[in-house]
Amino acid sequence: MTISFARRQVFHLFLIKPSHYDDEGYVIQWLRSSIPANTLAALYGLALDCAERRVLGADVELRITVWDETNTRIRPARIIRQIRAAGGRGLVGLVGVQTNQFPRAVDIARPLRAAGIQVCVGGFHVSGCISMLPDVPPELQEAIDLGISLFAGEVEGRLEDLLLAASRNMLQPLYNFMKDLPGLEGVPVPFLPLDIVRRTGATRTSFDAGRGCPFLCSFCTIINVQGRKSRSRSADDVEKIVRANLMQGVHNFFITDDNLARNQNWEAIFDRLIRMREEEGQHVNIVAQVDTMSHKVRGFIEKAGRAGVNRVFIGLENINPDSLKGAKKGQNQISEYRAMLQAWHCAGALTYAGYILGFPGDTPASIERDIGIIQRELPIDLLEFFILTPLPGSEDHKKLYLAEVEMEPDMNKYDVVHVTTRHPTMSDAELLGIYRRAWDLYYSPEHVETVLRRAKVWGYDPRNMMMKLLLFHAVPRLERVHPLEGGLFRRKFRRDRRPGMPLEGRFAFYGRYVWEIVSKHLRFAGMYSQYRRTLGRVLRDTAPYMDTAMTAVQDQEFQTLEIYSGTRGSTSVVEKLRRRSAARAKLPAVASAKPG
Ligand code: B12
Ligand code: SF4
Repeated sequence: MTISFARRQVFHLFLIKPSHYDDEGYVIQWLRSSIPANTLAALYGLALDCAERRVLGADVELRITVWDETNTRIRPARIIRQIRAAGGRGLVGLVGVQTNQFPRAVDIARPLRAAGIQVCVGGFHVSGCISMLPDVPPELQEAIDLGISLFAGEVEGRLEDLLLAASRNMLQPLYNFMKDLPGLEGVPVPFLPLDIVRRTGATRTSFDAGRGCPFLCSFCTIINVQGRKSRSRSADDVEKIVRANLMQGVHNFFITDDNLARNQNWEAIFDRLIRMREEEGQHVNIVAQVDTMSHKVRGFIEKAGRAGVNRVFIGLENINPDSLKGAKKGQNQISEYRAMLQAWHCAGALTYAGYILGFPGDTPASIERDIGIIQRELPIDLLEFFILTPLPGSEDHKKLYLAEVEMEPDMNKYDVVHVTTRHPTMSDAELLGIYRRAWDLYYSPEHVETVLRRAKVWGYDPRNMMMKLLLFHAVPRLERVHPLEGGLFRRKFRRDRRPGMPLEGRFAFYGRYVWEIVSKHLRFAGMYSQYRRTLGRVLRDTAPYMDTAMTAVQDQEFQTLEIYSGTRGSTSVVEKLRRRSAARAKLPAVASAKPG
C-alpha cells in the first residue's frame, strides 16, 4: 500500500471559468455570483469520469480543481507552484470562454505559459470564430503564438485524448471539431460539487438537457456553434443529474438549453421530472429558456409547469416586426406574445423577457415608446435589455468582418452592454444612453407597482417578486453590469487590473473601493425603501385588479392595442389578423348553411 502511494503520480487539471474586466480594468468578481456556469459543470462531469477511469494510467491520479472567476480569485502563481510540485504534470483548462472573456483568459494564461504550464482554451469565442471566419483572427493567433492550445467544438468523448496529449506535453495549437458535433445521450453528465454551487446566490445548479436550435436568427451564435439540429440528453441522464444534486441538497436548476421547447426529448424529460415530483414528492424547481412560440408546442407549457418550471426566460427580442424580420427572427410573431405570456402565467411561471436595443430602425424615442407599450400590453414580469452586438460566431459578425466594417477591437466589450459597431442613425453615446435609461424606464415606480399587482392576482408571492425586480434594476444601475453578470458584494483586487492599465497606489485604490462600497450600499438602501413602500401599498390594497396586459386575448384586439398600431412594420401583421378574423366570422354562417 505504502509503495503504491509512493509511486503514484499526480496530474493536476485546473478547470477555470474566466470572468472579464469592468470599464476600469478590474476583474468583475463577487462574493456570490449569480448562476453557476454549466460549461464548468459539463467539463467537471467529463473530467470526473476520466479520473474514475484512470485514463492517464493506473498509477496516475487526475486531481481536478474547479473555479469560477466570477466568485473566486484566480492566482496563477499558486497554480504554477502546485503543478511544479507535481513534477510539472498538469493542464489548465480555461473553460466556456466567451468573446468578452477572451482577453482575461489570455491574461490568466500569460504567466502560466511563461512558467511552461500547458493551457487550453475552449468555449464560444474560439468555436464561433473557427466556425464562421475564413481565417484565424488576430487575438486567436496571438494566443496560439503564446503557446496556448485552442479547442473549437465540444469536448464530449474527447477529453481523454486531450489529457493524454497533455500528459505527454504534446497539445496541438488548435483542435477543430466544429464539423463533428457529438451526441449527448449517455455521455458523463454535468455536475458541480456543493461547495462550488454555494458560491452563487441561490443554491441553484445548471445543466444542459440539449444543444442546438432550429431557427435562423442573424445575431445568434448558437446555431453556428452547436448546430441547428437538436441533440439532447436522455430522460435517464437528466434524472441522474437531478438525483445527484438532490443528494447534495440542491433542488433548484437552471436548464441552459437556449430553447427547451425545441429539445426533441422535452416530453420524456418532463414526464420523468413529473413522476419524481408527483409520485415521489421530490422538490424540484426549474428555470428554463424558451421561445415565443412555445405555447404552440402541444402540452409543453402544461407539462413544464408540472415538471417544476416556475421561471422562464423568453427571447422576445423586439416588438417591431421590421426588426424581427431584419434579424431573421420570423418565428417571433407579435400577435402571439400575449397568448404565450398568459399561458406561462397560467402554468404558474414567472416571465423574464430579453429585449434587444439597437436594431436599425430604433431611435431613443421609438425605444421609449416600445417600453411603454410593453408595460401596458404585455404581461412580462422582468424585462432585461441587451445592446444588439455582432458576437463572433453570428452571421451578423461574419458579414461585418468580411465587409471590413469597423467593429470594436477590444473583445472585452462584447458583453452586450457596450456599443461595438456603428448604428445607422444613433451615435454610440445615444445608443448607450438609451440602453442605460431603458432600465429606469421599465423599472419605474409605477410599473413596479403594476407588476406587483399582477403577481398578487396570479398567485406569485409579491415580496419575492419585489426582490427580483429590485435586483434586476439595481445591478445595471449601481454596478453598470448586466443582471446576469451581477452578484452579491463586489470584490476588487488592486493587483488584478488589466495589463496595460496602471497599478493604482494602495491609498487611492482602497480609498475609492471603500467609498464605492459605502455609496452603492446607500443608494441600494434608497432603492430598497422605495420598492418596500410600493410593496406595502400593493399588499394593503384589497380591491380586485385587472389591466390590459392581463385581459385574455380578444379576436379584435388588433384594432385597439398599440402593439399593432404603434410599432414599425406591423401593417402586414394587422392585415393577416384582419383576414383571420373575417374568416372566423364567416365560419358559423357556412356551418348553418349546411343542410340539416
Ligand atoms: C448558461 C449561459 C450563461 C450563464 C452561465 C454561463 C455558462 N457558460 O454556463 C450566465 C447566465 C451566467 C451567462 C451569462 C452571460 N452570457 Co451566456 N450563455 C449561456 C448559454 C445559454 C449556455 C452555456 C452552456 O452551458 N453551453 C453548453 C456548454 C457545454 O457549451 P460550451 O460553453 O460551448 O462548452 C463546450 C465547448 O465549447 C467545449 N469547451 C468549453 N470550454 C472548454 C475548455 C477546454 C479546455 C476544452 C478542451 C473544451 C472546452 O466543451 C464544452 C462541452 O462540450 C450560452 C448559449 C449556449 N448555447 O451555449 C450563452 C452564451 C455563452 N452567453 C453569451 C453571453 C454574451 C453572455 C453574457 C455576456 C450576456 C449578459 N450580459 O448577460 C453573460 C456573461 C457573463 C458570464 N460571466 O458568463 C453568449 C456568448 C457569445 C460569445 N461569442 O461570446 C452565448 C453563446 C449566448 C449568445 N447570446 O450568443 N450565460
Ligand atoms: S431562437 Fe434563440 S437560440 Fe434559436 S436561433 Fe434564435 S436566438 Fe438563436
